[in-house]
Amino acid sequence: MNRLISRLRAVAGVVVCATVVVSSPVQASVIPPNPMMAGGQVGELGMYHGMISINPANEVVVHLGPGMSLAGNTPVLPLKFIPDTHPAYTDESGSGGPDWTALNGKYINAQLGWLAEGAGTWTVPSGSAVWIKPISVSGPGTLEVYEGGQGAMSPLLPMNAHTLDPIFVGGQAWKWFDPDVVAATPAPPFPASGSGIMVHNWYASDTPGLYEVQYRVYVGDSTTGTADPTYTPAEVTVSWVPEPASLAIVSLGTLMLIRRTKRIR
Ligand SMILES: [Cu+2]
Repeated sequence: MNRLISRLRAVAGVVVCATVVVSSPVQASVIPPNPMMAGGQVGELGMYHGMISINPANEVVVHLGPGMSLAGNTPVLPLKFIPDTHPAYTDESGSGGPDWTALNGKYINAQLGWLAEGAGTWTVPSGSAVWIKPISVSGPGTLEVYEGGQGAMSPLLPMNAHTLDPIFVGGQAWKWFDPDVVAATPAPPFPASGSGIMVHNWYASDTPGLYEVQYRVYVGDSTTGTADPTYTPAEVTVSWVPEPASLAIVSLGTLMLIRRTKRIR
């Protein structure tokens, strides 16, 4: 676990919550904005964290809220989509970064990050892993989730681990922490899946509105994801809404629809 601790410390100390601007000498990168740390910098699109730990009674505990020091229960506010009018992001895979183009033309959000609370004070046995699984999803359209990475978006930073692989497809669980992955990864870049680093996945949708996802965070087999009944899982609900500007457009559209209906009558 020491490796995980130093890793998390390194992450916290370096860039976790700073905006990183890197200009490539080859081509102009257009990458999504880094979600800011709530409270210190920009409030609107601050990071939210699902802080995961396992207590001595083998219960998974998740504290959900803004920032990283979550003393007690923090009110959970909806996370806000960046409107679909955002710039077209570029494919950075040629320079070792992610292909951001999956997010283009969609409402997107990456405020939610999963990370360890009290790293080093708990672990799971080799062969086990901490998994996150959506157990219910509601909303006006399809909510896509792509595997993200740490706060830094730059392909030039070794901590970057965004893969943009589709995850949670068909309700599948996604592996967040696997002690064997940690042991096998002595240096950055760390894989987003299994390394227990802070991972901000990307939520994307064509249709604005209120989305709610109920997640179960549980301990299970590190390969199959089959739940280990000796651990009690935790469940948390997270919601996403359009940011105010796009919400206004939605309301206007609804209003026009009602007026038209009245005129027909
Ligand atoms: Cu974060």
